Amino acid sequence: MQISRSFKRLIFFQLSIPVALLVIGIYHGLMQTIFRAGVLQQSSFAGLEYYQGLTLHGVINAVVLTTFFAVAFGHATMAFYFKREPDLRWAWISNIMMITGTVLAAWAMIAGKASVLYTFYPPLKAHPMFYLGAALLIAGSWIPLFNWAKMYVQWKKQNAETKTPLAVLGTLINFIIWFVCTLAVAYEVLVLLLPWSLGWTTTVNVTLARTLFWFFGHALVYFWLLPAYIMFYTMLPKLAGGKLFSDLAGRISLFLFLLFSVPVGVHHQYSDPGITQGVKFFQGMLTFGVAIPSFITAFTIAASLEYAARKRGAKGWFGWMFRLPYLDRKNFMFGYLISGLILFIFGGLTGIVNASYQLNNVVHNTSWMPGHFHMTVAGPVFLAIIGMSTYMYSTMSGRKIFLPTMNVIIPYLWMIGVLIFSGGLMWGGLLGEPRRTNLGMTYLNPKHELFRADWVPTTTLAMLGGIIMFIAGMMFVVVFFGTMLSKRTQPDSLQLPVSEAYHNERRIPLFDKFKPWLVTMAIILVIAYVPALMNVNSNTGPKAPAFTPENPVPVSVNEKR
Ligand code: HAS
Repeated sequence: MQISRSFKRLIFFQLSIPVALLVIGIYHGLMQTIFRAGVLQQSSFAGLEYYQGLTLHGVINAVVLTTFFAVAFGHATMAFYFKREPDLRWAWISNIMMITGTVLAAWAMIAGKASVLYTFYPPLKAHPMFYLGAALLIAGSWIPLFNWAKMYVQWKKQNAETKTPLAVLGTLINFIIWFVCTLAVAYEVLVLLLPWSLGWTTTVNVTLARTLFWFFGHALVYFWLLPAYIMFYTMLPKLAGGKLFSDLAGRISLFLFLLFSVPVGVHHQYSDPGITQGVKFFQGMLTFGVAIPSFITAFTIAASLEYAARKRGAKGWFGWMFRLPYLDRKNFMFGYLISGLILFIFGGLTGIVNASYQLNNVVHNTSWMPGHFHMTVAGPVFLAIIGMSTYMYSTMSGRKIFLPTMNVIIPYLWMIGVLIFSGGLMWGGLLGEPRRTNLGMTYLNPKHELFRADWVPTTTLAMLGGIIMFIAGMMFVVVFFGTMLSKRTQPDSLQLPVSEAYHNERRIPLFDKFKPWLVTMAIILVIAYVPALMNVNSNTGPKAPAFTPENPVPVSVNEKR
């Protein structure tokens, strides 16, 4: 499909700005592993503090990259399936808000005034520009939903009896989840944190802020995941040379995400004393519910891949796994998506461990946790984002892929790096190794009285994995920017791979409309969160003064000294 120059430029901005920032994000990931393995036994390196680096790492990789990509991919999906561009005026306004927000937050982090990590839990306090930047980034990313909803309503009027394309359904569901969950974090930022950071209030309600954050925080992970799921369902079967085993399974799975993505945030707060066991139990059960769409996906995609491989002559029960186009340079997206799926088998299983209340007590706040989430957000999510960024850039600009052999190796190298890295972290977590801790200062310094010899192999393994991930990440940056500078060899166009369905399943109206699902979503949210907020209201305790990561004494006391 041919698209206008303005639309193309918009997408290129949204793909390339976060990829440029990724260099900083990935560098700080590597530095984390070096600090933690005790190779560096200091609180900063090259003028950047440990927690400053960890904040830059989390915010750039997990918030900026993912949000920009979700918007760019959503625009491309809507335009491709509806054969028309979204309203470009609003698309540019949204883009400018997102870029301005990113610049403000980046300034605060780089200036060392916002070392509060990507969760910005109070009582750690950041500069007002950080909160303002976060609010602008989020508000800018709301606009596309309304833009696309208008396109959908117009399309539906003319095609009432046609099934909504799965990718369109997924994009709309993802941004509805995003809109609903970010309302809570917008309240947290604008009502609790920004006035506190500006000095208009002196203390902050930590329990309320954490609960509002996690109302947003777990749905956030599915906002990261769903663009990858859209690619698994609507592209991967085609890339494998087969068909999608069931389009209906995809629809059911997406609507289940709409129901269960938000009302599960309290599973991040199993150890928070302000919330009662009843609420924790209920949201724990819903967390097992949110794993169901992923199990449906696992079996549907495995069946689709098996079908493709059998068409290529695969035999036996497991022979299909060895008959897939793993190293096809022209079909490189297959490698990015399959590597992500393989990582997600382990990422998903560790998620189920986290969700279990008793097991969570063993792993909470240990290095097990980053082990889990690097096999999810740095697994299927990151690989789908970087692979698709190169794919979209190359096809929409007509430029050929720079170093295509290197490009096809990147996802496998990254996958091996993540497996080693997360393996080290999870092993360490089971031995009690804490997350978010500069271990080189104490536990991994042989001269320190707290030295833990049993954490040497675990952190060394994580560092080895981190080095491999860093190399793969930099290779991607070279391929992406190399492609930007390479020769134009074909006409540019917006094209996405489209999988055909294996069965011609008839349209079931329930799985092609939003109203009943939105109503059910609202009911579950009320049941899950009204008691949680009532708990928070009655068990808040005294409000907290502000802290910085460097000092265990409140900022106000420091200032008086
Ligand atoms: Fe999680 C903490 C539970 C999924 C990200 N999670 C986190 C944090 C992050 C994160 C960032 O219940 C840390 C937050 C922080 O900073 O404190 N998580 C789950 C559960 C799932 C889950 C039950 N998480 C994700 C995804 C993420 C993500 C997805 C990012 C994108 N997580 C938790 C809990 C905590 C938590 C607790 C809090 C812990 C604490 O104490 O702090 C489920 O959605 C997982 C379901 C997934 C599956 C896997 C399906 C497998 C598939 C692959 C099939 C493969 C094929 C290929 C077909 C059931 C689809 C075959 C081909 C071959 C060739 C073999």
